Amino acid sequence: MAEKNKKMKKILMVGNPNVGKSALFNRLTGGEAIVSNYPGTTVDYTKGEFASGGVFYEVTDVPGTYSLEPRDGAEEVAVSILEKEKGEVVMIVLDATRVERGLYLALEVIERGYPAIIALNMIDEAHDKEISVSAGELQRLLGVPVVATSAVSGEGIKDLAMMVRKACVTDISRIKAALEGGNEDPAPSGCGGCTGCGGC
Ligand SMILES: Nc1nc2c(ncn2[C@@H]2O[C@H](COP(=O)(O)OP(=O)(O)OP(=O)(O)O)[C@@H](O)[C@H]2O)c(=O)[nH]1
Ligand SMILES: [Mg+2]
Repeated sequence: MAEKNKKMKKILMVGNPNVGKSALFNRLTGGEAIVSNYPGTTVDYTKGEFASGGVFYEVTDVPGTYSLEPRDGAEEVAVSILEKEKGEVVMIVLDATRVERGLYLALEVIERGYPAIIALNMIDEAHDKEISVSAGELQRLLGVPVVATSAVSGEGIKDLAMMVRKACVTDISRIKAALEGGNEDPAPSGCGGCTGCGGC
């Protein structure tokens, strides 16, 4: 764990169940973690720390959820953690073999104005299955940094840790226009200086 009293930036790691959040969390933090029971529930969540580029981060492995409209106890905890930590950086974890499934949650998080970064995890499996998925294209479309990762091989983990500082807020209406086939590139607002999202 990092030294006590060190000023740490918070990261909330969210995503659908089974996309590799905990595996990524372990890669980022080295596995050192504190497991807590969320008050008033039987749901556990985990916190850990890591440092990158001279910045210390506290990362929370938020229980998996399909949306921000909770349908069970674990999803309720996920939404409560996000609401409590409004404004903190959200690391959205997507499964690269089924990106469309996670996009709904990603757009909800972006729409609520969290500075966001996306880990396009399970990229190894996407390659094995010859699924064509492009971190660059997703980044262009969504206007937040997107880093391809494999929590199994370790691919992209260092880049992900370095790119957290570039997490940014984007304008959902521009993303919607782009998704609907318009040519408008998303223009991030309140951006943290992302070099890859075409407008920071
Ligand atoms: N091939 C591959 N497998 C992965 C990767 N990341 C995680 N996995 C595997 O995917 C499964 C789910 O990983 P978890 O880290 O438990 O997923 P999670 O998102 O934390 O799941 P919940 O906590 O249930 O929401 C495990 O069997 C992992 O070993 C990856 O990048 N590549
Ligand atoms: Mg997990």
